[in-house]
Amino acid sequence: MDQPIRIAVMGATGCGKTTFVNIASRSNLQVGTSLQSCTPDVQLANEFTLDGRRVVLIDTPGFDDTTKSDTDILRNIATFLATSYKNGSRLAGLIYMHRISDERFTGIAGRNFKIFRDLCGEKSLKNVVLVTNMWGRVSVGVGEDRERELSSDFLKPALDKGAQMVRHHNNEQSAHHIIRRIMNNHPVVLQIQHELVDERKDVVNTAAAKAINAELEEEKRRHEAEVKKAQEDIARALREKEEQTRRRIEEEKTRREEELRKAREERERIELQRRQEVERVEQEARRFEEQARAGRERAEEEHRRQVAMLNEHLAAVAAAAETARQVMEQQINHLHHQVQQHSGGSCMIM
Ligand SMILES: Nc1nc2c(ncn2[C@@H]2O[C@H](COP(=O)(O)OP(=O)(O)OP(=O)(O)O)[C@@H](O)[C@H]2O)c(=O)[nH]1
Ligand SMILES: [Mg+2]
Repeated sequence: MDQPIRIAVMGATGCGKTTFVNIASRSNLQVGTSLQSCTPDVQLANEFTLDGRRVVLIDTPGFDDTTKSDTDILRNIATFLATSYKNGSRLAGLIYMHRISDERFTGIAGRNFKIFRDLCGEKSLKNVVLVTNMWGRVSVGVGEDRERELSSDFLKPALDKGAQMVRHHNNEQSAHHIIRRIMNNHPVVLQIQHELVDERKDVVNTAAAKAINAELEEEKRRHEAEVKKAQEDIARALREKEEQTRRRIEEEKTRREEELRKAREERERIELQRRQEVERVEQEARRFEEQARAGRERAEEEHRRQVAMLNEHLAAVAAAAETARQVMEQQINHLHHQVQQHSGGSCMIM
């Protein structure tokens, strides 16, 4: 009897893998209801028939699990794939699910897809269908814009190597339409199966594990770069603060110096005014003194002149008195002489 067609469904945690598997296969695998990751291990859905072919879908735990590391998830998927390959079963293809409602494909979504690509290997990409779901959560315009961006940018390298991109509308018909896209492919050997079984590599040395490590390294590097940048920002902020403080002190110093200069100029101006005033007062005093001295000299001169006049007058009076005295003395002598002559010498005038 023919082997059933086996298709693995992969993608980030919570992207709707189990829901897709349940709808397509009418299984009842547990679907997540909270933010917690749901499917812990690889699990097989009920076998179902599509276009007369038996199909088995393989549900996988999602990367970016809330409780397990990506390395643990990879180990889980890798172990299953290696065992199946050893047992002679091949995958007809892989479905990689992505929520169109996710705003970006960078960061975690981009990292998950890189792990998936390294798990498949380039040659298997023609057996891959990239499924976008959750279209009901965005407007048609936004969804179509994102779909265009995905196909022309993030998913382009995979599409160029033969991967297909299909929308899923969360119903059985849509799920079967997607499965039909790969069910007739030649089964593939995934890169990780080749690495683990043919090359006997340990899972940690596979390309997918290296992608995880590279991503961890990159995250570490990014983290270190962020820490370094934060430190630089702090140092710069401190320098700027210091510079601001220095400038403020400088401005304060300049302001104080300016105030001091103005105060000094004001003091000098007042001092100059005071000296001019003193000089003016001294000049005034000298002028008064000069006037007083001239007045005094004039008064003395007048005094001397008057004394001289007085002396002259007194001398004239004295001379006149002397003259008068001499005249009187002559008159007396004359009279005396006359008396002597008349009395012959016996008559006395009493
Ligand atoms: N609107 C909408 N919701 C969906 C769709 N597919 C899944 N969901 C919801 O998304 C949530 C997660 O779905 P799951 O199928 O458990 O996702 P998963 O990828 O299996 O998650 P893990 O097992 O944790 O990796 C559930 O609440 C689903 O009902 C879809 O196409 N449209
Ligand atoms: Mg699940």
